[in-house]
Amino acid sequence: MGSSQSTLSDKPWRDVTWGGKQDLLDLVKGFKPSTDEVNHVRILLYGPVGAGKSSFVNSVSTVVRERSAIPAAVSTISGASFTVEYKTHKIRKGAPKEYYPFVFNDIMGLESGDDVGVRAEDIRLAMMGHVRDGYKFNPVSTLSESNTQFYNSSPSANDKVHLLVCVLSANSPEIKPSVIQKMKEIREAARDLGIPQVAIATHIDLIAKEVEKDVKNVFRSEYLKQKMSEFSSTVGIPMNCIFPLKNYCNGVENEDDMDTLILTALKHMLNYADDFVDTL
Ligand SMILES: Nc1nc2c(ncn2[C@@H]2O[C@H](COP(=O)(O)OP(=O)(O)OP(=O)(O)O)[C@@H](O)[C@H]2O)c(=O)[nH]1
Ligand SMILES: [Mg+2]
Repeated sequence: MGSSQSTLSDKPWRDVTWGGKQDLLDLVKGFKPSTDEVNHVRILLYGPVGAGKSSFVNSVSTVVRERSAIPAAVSTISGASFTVEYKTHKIRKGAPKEYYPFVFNDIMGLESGDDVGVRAEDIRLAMMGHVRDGYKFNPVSTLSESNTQFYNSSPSANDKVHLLVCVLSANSPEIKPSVIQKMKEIREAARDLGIPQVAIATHIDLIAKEVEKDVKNVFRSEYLKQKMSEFSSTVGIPMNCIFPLKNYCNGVENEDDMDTLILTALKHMLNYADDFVDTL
């Protein structure tokens, strides 16, 4: 956290209604896909190892259930990807077996080499709904149609991915070229399938002391603005579709301003996913 990273501008570079958490929460709680073709919208998260993909699923659960939850296992050490299995995360609504009509698919990290981490081709299969829950991605070979246990040859609209979310850490060094290449392949596959894409920038609390103390300073951080503009050109997602946030980790108590950022990202995700579902 260098001093250059702590420069705050007087005027925020994005408008946020701090204190608007309840409205956002009501919106999210009232969300329903606009077509009966699907029971839920499916949101797929991808990104480098340790970016905060699993933590984001947990954060959403924490915010909408208004208490901490640990549905997705999160890594405590960095290095190899912690999430290895493909899994659909549903979020309980209240009564047992009652779930929100949005689900998340958490996937292992992209890693840096050609032969480690999830393969771009497997992510393409996942977007098309061909990958069943429980599949352990194999960095050296793509899921084959002959794997009848995990290859879903006739995916329904519910199985397909309706929004692709790129998860990046605002506190990471430059993304490795091999990871950027994988991201490009994934992005192009999503584009060909017509699947909309957004990004989240996690770990904002680690970029500047002022943001760590008060996340309301996030849109005054020049460093973050710069970082997000780098992300935008690296992953080809416009700035206004990149949502910075701080994830819930280590049993942190619910905090309204953190919730506002998480819910803002979620609200846009649901809208984009629903737009796509509408075209199915
Ligand atoms: N300070 C801070 N830590 C975070 C944030 N998001 C995630 N973390 C931490 O970063 C580490 C990695 O998070 P994960 O959610 O496991 O990352 P992942 O993208 O699922 O990683 P893989 O499954 O290994 O690919 C964990 O120790 C989290 O607690 C954040 O916004 N701020
Ligand atoms: Mg994970």
